[in-house]
Amino acid sequence: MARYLKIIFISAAAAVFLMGPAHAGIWYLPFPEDISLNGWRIDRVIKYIDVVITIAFGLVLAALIYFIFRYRARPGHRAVYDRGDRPVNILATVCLGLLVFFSIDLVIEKMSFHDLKEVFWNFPRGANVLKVEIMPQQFAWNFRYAGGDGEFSTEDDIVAPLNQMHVPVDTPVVVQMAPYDVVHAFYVANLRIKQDAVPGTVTTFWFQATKKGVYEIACSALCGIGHTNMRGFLTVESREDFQRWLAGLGTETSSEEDVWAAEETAGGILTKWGWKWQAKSQ
Ligand SMILES: [Cu+2]
Repeated sequence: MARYLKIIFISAAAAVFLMGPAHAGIWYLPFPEDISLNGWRIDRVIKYIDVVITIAFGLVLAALIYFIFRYRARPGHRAVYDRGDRPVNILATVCLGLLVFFSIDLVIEKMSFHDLKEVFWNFPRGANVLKVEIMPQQFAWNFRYAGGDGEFSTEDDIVAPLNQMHVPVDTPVVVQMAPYDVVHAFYVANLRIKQDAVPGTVTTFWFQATKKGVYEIACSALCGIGHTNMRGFLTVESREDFQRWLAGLGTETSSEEDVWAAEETAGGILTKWGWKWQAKSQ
């Protein structure tokens, strides 16, 4: 009996030792700083998955190591052929499958669907909301603000310098995004936002930044040879600073290296690309 206890103890210790590196999310690598109102919801799902999978993986590992010791080749020990199809085996398999389904899949689904319906698909409304249109292209980010009339695709739209997005802090920002060419994805790790931009589709999402600073915007869909250069910057600033920045835009003149030579541009940036704001998030 004492020998079995020893084997069980060694198995458990080995499993714990091996589990650490396999789940770096919990033990070693901190998440990027969360500067958004609802980022914790994303983190909660990721952490739940990490914990449950670490436990499940540890149990499987411990069982594996235990059986390797328990049934190892040794004098006087004969191997037995077992098809593993007795009712008890089938029952154990089904029970394990259900355990995984109920403890992982169902819980994640419940958390995610609640967050989607109550928060991420529940677009904020009102005068306080800032609307932005984003048009990713190979290989840059175009940002567009509505201007004085609050309407997009009109003469007074404000087009930001390439790859520069500014938003006021503690303000809901609703974004509509459609790509110029191929599939891209707007990814700001600090906001916990990763949203595909699909040709022919205007995608709507929203966020609220809670901390001032400059954060990186990356493209997280492999979109061509310059994908890794597709880097933008999100500046979160006070409402006054934001208004000042916005007021100072739209005065640039066309540059020599105009990438949009055939199109209407200001400072090398395509200007005639906006669309009427789509109704679903007005
Ligand atoms: Cu891209």
